[in-house]
Amino acid sequence: MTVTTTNTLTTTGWWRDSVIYQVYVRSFADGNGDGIGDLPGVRSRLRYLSELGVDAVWLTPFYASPQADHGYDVADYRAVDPLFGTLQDADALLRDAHAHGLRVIVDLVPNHTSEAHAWFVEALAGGPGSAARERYHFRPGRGADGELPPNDWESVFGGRAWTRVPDGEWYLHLFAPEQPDLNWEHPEVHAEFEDVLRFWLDLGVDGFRIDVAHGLVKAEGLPDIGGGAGIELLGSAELPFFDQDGVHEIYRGWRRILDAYPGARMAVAEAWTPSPERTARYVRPDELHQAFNFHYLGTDWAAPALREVIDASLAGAAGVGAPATWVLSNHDVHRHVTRYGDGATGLRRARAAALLTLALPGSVYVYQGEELGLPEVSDLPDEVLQDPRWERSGHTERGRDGCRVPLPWSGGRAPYGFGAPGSAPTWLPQPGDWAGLSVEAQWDDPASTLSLYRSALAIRRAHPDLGDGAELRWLPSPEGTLVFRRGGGPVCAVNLGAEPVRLPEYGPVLLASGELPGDGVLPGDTAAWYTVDGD
Ligand code: TEU
Ligand code: CA
Repeated sequence: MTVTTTNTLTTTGWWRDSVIYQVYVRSFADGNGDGIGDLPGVRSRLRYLSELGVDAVWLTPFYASPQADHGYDVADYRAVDPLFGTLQDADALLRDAHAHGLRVIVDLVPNHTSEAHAWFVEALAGGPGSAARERYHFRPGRGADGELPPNDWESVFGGRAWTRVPDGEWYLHLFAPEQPDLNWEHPEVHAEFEDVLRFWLDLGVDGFRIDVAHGLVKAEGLPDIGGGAGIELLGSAELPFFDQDGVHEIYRGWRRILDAYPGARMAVAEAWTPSPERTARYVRPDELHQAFNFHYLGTDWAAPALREVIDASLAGAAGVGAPATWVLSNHDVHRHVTRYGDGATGLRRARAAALLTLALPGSVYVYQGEELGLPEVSDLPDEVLQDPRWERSGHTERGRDGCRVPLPWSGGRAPYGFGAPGSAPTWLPQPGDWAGLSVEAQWDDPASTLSLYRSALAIRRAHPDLGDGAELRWLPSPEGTLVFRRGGGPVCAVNLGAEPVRLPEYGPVLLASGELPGDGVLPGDTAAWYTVDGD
């Protein structure tokens, strides 16, 4: 793995050990009082982000879009949706963020467009055999009258991955029908996205988060998966539409574009793959800079499993000279406070997980609200649910709205400062008991989760051995615990069991996720950072 000795210009970049905060724009802060977060809202909260101590923000899609999948259905890649503001707002946000010392990453959605994109409108009008259809995956159906879809692929959101148009042809959509998949065999598709990259790079963005980076290339001939295999295999098996070798050539081209710009521009792959080794292929030296670590996100709160995924992730990244990355939550998964257990247990573990994660080598992604210890909102009323998954699963899966509830900033009741007083109701209702979780309620409370994150981020930033700094070395420790040291720097100890354990007295406690009784005792579901005596 990378150690301090490789600290040269060729291998370093701000992204190697940055903490990147994911802003889900629709739910972060509402600048104009319509109940939906927007770019001016983000701009008004930059001071919060810089005082929190993160290095960069990733903004989820704010481009012109019918919002069938909340912006992941892009109609115009160079325009800002009026819902979120204007191009001037995006420009002002970039400048202000930079003035606050924050880098900005924007989302790029290359696997599919919106059905409202000019290309798809043209393809529908052009009819079978038209050149415009070749930018997408249009096919005749099977069966006597073409009444059966061209193959057996299923949509990630449920149901078949094909929709038939009135002239009888079918088009492929791995996600919602409003998100037709682009044909990445087509040179115009390549040229267009290279130009879109340049458009945002010229405006000054520091990087891109590549949506569904594993999906662009489909296996030759669009073969059946067979055996009724479905969507439960996503990310765990080889599939003809995911993680195909052909995607890497695309990222090599994009890397050349990024490298041609001054100021260390980067890209992070949203790639769901079967293993850390497969993920590492996206971050080879001539490809993208980072990939999300969904293997870490998907691991249960258990010491052996976490140790294994940490080792595999470090080895995978080191094998290609890339930084490891770590993530616990995002806008697509249940919040980890709730994933890790009920009520107080979940929060206790989430706080410990924060110290574990922020002590690991590499770069960390923080999903908005995790610094407040927000839980998943599991009891949203059926009628407010908006995730396409809810409809497409025939109301069997509630989808991802519960992790997308607008943030509580201040005050005793909804909208908790998300918008100005008198604003329209938030697009998803906030729970009635979130007053104590607001930024305002937590900021000055040293025991709050927000204070824990602020302290951890400050220590991490100040300590040269943390972040991308020094090598991780596991120290001997009791069953159910994880203890490691970063080079000659701090020790991080995590007790994943329920019972307290006694550890060697490493030295003074730098920070702990819960109260420590002293005498080297680490209570259950608790993590602590120690400075080591005698160095
Ligand atoms: O997600 C891609 C993806 O495969 C999953 O995260 C998927 O959305 C989830 O398992 C479904 O429940 C990306 C975006 O992060 C997601 O928000 C978009 O919906 C999706 O792409 C389509 O653009
Ligand atoms: Ca708004």
